[in-house]
Amino acid sequence: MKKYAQNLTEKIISEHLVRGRMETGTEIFLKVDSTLVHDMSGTLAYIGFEAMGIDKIQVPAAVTFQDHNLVAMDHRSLDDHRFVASAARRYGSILSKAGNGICHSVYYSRIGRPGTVLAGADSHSATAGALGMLGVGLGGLDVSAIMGGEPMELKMPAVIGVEVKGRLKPGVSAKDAALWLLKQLSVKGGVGKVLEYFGEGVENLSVPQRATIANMGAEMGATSSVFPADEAVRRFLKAQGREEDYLELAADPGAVYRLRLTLDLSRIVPSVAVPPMPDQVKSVREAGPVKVDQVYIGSCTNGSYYDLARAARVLEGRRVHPDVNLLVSPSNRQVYQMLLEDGSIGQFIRAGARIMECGCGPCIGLGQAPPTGGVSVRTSNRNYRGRCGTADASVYLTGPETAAATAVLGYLAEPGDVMEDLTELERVAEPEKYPVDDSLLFCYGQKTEQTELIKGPNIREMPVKGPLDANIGARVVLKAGDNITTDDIIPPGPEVLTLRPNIPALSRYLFQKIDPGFADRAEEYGCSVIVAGENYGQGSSREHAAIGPMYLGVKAVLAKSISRIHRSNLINYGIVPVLFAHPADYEAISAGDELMMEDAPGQLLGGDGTVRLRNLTTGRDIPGTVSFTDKELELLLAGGLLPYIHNRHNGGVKP
Ligand code: MIC
Ligand code: SF4
Repeated sequence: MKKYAQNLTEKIISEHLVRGRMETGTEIFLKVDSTLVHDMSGTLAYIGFEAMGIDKIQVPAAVTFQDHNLVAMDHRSLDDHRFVASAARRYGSILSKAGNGICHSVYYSRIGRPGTVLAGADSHSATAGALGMLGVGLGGLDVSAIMGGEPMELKMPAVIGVEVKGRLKPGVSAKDAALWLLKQLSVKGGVGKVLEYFGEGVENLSVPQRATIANMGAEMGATSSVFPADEAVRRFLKAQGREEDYLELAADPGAVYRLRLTLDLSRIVPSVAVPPMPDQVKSVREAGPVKVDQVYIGSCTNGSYYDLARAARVLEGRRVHPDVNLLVSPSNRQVYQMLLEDGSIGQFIRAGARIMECGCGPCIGLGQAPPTGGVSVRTSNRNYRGRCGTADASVYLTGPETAAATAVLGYLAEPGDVMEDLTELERVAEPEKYPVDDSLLFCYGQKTEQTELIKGPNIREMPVKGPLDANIGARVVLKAGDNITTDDIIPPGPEVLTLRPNIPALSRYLFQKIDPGFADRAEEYGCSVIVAGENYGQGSSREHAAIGPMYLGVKAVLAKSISRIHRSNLINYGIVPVLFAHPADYEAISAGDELMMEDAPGQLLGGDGTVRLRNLTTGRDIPGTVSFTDKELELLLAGGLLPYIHNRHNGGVKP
């Protein structure tokens, strides 16, 4: 029974708690209402699900999206689409067909409900928090286990209360507010935390604007982002023809937050994240008139009707600068339809923009890579080096109005630099009725069909690791710095991303952009360890960043800190994550050093949270810290989730 004033995150968690105590940092297990996988994360998630030998998905609403890799340069992309579609059909998932839109946008518009919990095999699953629900990004195998009926396992997050005040000024967007928060919190300030929004200013943000802010919690490393379910959510669900899904939800009066921040919307100005990190935020004025080659307006962050219609107003009666390519991509086909009906698409075309299909594409380097050394202004969420597909391009992140003004002038500019009267933008209102057409959402949820899984030649057997070695003797194959992203580990772009279901081929590309010799060296060493600084593995949820290194013999990652999703991916693939007890010891290790962790199982099971490694090359001891749940220890001892399941079912997976 509830004894104290709860914040909304605590309320949702307590409603879903199946095991554990709600004490910050301790392990909790939550009942999950829905899952999300897509054509890139879903391939491994369904291979994992198949390995579990379960006939039918056990969560009430599983959704499978074909949205990420729509380029189809050869058979492999559509082989993956066909595979996830066959799995959706066989195991009972809703399928959102290619063309329907980006998973997060379709999910909050058509599927999510206030008060529920989503486990998504995608780092931006917290976008659903715009509806007053808890969306958590996980690795694909964790989502397979949840589809199989397991609860979601999490460390109870600390809840940061973000008090929202005031109203955005004309020409300033929700993206600018998200960038302001990133500047305050940095790319690791949200780790272990949920960002919960409350206060009088929340009502001045529509659901799509809230989705933009919730989405970028991922860039702060946050476990999730949660808005209240209030009148704006009711209006949105009503406009989507599903008012019956509405449930009013807010924090109790007097609810306590671990930390509080004030976001005063009226003080936010047009802003930009300069390369190569989303937290390198400046005002557009401070950043100066950087000359631009390409502008991309779209993605799960800023592809809503509201975003694109406002960008179209900035372009009204104006033309895209001759040196700029302007790409516009609606986040889903409902948005596309509305832009057609209200004349915005005509405005884009008259201005000289190029309209693209509804999907992820350029955001992840799948098409529209900028030219060599080029500058791209994007409304997406990540500007990591190389993510756009061009290693030496510079990506600046802005809101849609700023991006449109930039496209007109050819250099980084504010909307006020091209429009005399910014209040004209206020003509774009949240629609009272969205055109609802779910004909590309196929509901295989209720009934499974005895169809075969259709695997193309690119979908290979999953490599499975053996049990944890008694002694881990391994050479340092890479000494990396801070904030290494999973885009650094698995480079984006069609060449590599289409290899994701083929681990032997994919592993050749690991760290290719930052250390082209990695794969050869890892093979030569046989057993190796990666040493890294802070926030290792931040960014996308792709578990290939763990399975690839596992395949090449990486046994442990020794870092100052490791991001939440990547840490659990490492464990799922039997790689031991260890943190430096003294961050200064990082300096005393060099690439190529030989490290030894004697009696690894004994040390991990020792239970005091410490482990000892020895640098055999320098003769120096390196104390490390570990903190594993009982389940995580079992996984590590078994060699990862698949061998663990195999051991449990004895025959589920063939190692
Ligand atoms: C991304 O934005 O990096 C992706 C592609 O959506 C990933 C998912 C994946 O790599 O499978 C994410 O954010 O988790
Ligand atoms: Fe797609 Fe980009 Fe959003 Fe990832 S961040 S889901 S690639 S649009």
